[in-house]
Amino acid sequence: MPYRSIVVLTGAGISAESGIQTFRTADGLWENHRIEEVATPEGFAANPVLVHQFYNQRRQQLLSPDIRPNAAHQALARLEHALSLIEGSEFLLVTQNVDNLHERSGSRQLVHMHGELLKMRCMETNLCFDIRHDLGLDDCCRCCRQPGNLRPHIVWFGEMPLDMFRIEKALARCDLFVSIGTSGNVYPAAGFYQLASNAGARTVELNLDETGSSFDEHRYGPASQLVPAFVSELLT
Ligand code: BV8
Repeated sequence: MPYRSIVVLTGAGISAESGIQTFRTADGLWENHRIEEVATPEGFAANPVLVHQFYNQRRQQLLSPDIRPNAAHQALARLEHALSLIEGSEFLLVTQNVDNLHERSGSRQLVHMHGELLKMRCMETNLCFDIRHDLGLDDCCRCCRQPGNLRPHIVWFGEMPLDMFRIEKALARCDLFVSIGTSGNVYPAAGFYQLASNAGARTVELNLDETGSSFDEHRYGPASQLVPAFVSELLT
């Protein structure tokens, strides 16, 4: 293993072959709704019922039995485990995705920088709770026992992503940065590879389509093929 400190960033593309729509394809989620309507605090304030419906629909889809981790998720869990056996090595998986497919594959050193579909948050106390049912305006939080305080635990546009200190610390120390299945449209995630490169890391992009970003290496194809092959190369 030539690398001691690896940061991996994933986006919607890694979950595409598991059956979860990406955002910017012709039939992507955003196409059914304008970003401003469903993924901003303003959109939620203006029409909380629509926004709850948008996330309830995605949560129910995620919980259906035919949505499962694919070989790419599983390969990243293998990589994390292999690194954990090497003294002094570090691994962090940063995902922009709000699904739980990385956890279900066994990934543990994991940050959901844009939140999690299976969590809700009280807007009064900021406490988070697991959720597997539909969320609505009548639901009471367990902390305040009031209806109307709960929102999806999702980072909307204009809101600060989660765990940025931990992410930036890992980027400053890594010697390999791998971006998987992201179009590089959304900041600050889209700028992570430059932070890693400035810290001296090698940067690799594994994606279906070209994104126009300037990584040291680009490999194009489906994640379920690219990621297991890439991880096998690292581990041999
Ligand atoms: C922030 C949760 C600062 C929601 C998401 C101008 C105006 C206003 C704002 C901005 C602006 N310019 C920049 C900004 C900031 C803004 C931003 O970047 N906007 C963009 C649109 C320009 N960013 C923010 O607002 C962020 N916050 O900046 O805060 C701040 C500072 C101080 C104090 C307060 C605040 C917050 C952004 C978070 C938004 N929330 N998600 C939800 O999920 O419902 S982002 C959303 O996009 C998802 O998380 C998604 O993951 C993410 C990125 O998209 P991708 O994952 O890349 O998905 P996409 O479909 O685009 O691409 C898929 C890729 O996969 C493609 O390239 C495709 O080729 C590939 N692919 C497809 N199939 C496969 C595959 N690859 C491999 N195999 C396959 N099979």
